[in-house]
Amino acid sequence: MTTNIIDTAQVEQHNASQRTTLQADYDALGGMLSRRGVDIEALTATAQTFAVALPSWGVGTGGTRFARFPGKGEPRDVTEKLEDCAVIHQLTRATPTVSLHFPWDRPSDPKALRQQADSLGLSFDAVNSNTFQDQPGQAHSYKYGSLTAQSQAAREQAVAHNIDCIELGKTLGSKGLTVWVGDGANFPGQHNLRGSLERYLDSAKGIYAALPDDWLMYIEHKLFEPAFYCTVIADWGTSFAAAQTLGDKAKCLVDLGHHAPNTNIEMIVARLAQFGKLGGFHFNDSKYGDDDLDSGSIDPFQLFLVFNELADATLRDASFRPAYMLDQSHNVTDPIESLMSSAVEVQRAFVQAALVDRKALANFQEANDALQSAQALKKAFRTDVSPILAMARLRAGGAIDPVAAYRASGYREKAAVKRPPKAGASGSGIV
Ligand SMILES: [Mn+2]
Repeated sequence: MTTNIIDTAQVEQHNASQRTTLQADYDALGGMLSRRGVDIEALTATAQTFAVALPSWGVGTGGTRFARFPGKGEPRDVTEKLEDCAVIHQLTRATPTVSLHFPWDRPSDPKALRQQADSLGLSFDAVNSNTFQDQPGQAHSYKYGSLTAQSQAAREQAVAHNIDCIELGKTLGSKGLTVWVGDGANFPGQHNLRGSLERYLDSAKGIYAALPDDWLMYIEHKLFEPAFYCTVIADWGTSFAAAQTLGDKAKCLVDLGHHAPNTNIEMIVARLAQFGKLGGFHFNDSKYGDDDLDSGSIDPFQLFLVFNELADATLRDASFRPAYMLDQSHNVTDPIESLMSSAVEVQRAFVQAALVDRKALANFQEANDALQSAQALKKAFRTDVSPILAMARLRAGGAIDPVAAYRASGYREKAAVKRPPKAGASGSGIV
């Protein structure tokens, strides 16, 4: 039986206060959709199939290269991170899984952690390795790289850490390993560009060989930072080549923030899906670079266009199931509120994409009617599906307005009392 962290009576009280308004909005939207030949109940059922994983590192304040301003009652260890994740899922009903990051989240007792997750109605998504910083007592530094380091000892240490993550993940019930390395160079000439990728592939093969048959290895690319001249896995092309070289269990992971400004990310999504290498996403938003802003906060149309490609891919192959994860850094908001809002924004794009009249779009494309093709997408994007999302939550036992219900619960104030800051608390990060 699932333990609810927020008192269910409080959630019911919140829902009771908004139920009449929601029903009226839902009925009005249902009438409008019906005149377009769309059944609102089918869309609500579609909304309920949506799930996105929470990043354990996202429930604490992230910080920037300049400073971190922690909030009150932040989780101090992985068990407290799970509690916060459970609150997010209880109210949104869209985030049933958590993605852990090692060694930040290394549990002293993995079996006990899995039991805690079970009791909270959560399970574990892909685990993430970390070879972009040194840990206390580490034998070989990653200052000059990890999987691609010149030092063979550093490379072997990085491979061993990834294999250790797989072992931990097996105990926790994970089915995937996400590998992101910050390896690269800050000066022209610092790296032999081809040699560093050769070392990456050699190391990655060592990790791949340790993957269980039913696991996937997600290769995450990133244009720049911390390496500012060249990054070894900088783009989807390199990621694709690496995934092809490694084998069927290696897939590409698209972090929306890891591209140059104005990059056509939805086209990258279409390309990777076409060739069977789209593994999953880290959702966030950005204005300038890898800003890790809340999903849909800057360019919701881009998020919609990504889901439009995913809807097309699913029509072509019903078994297509990329992994959805959030990856954001929260600096000026309560991380729980940001993650709840973001999960809803990604779910919104998912439902809007399901609204696209694909037959009409195909006909417009066939007729070279560029204007009406664009309008077919805009028509879906402009439809406010908020009542559908709220109804999906309500029917699943969540909150009509998750942020309002969360604030009314006083969870953060109680956490501030329960969780005074302590030295050496496990970190939050940006990846
Ligand atoms: Mn990421």
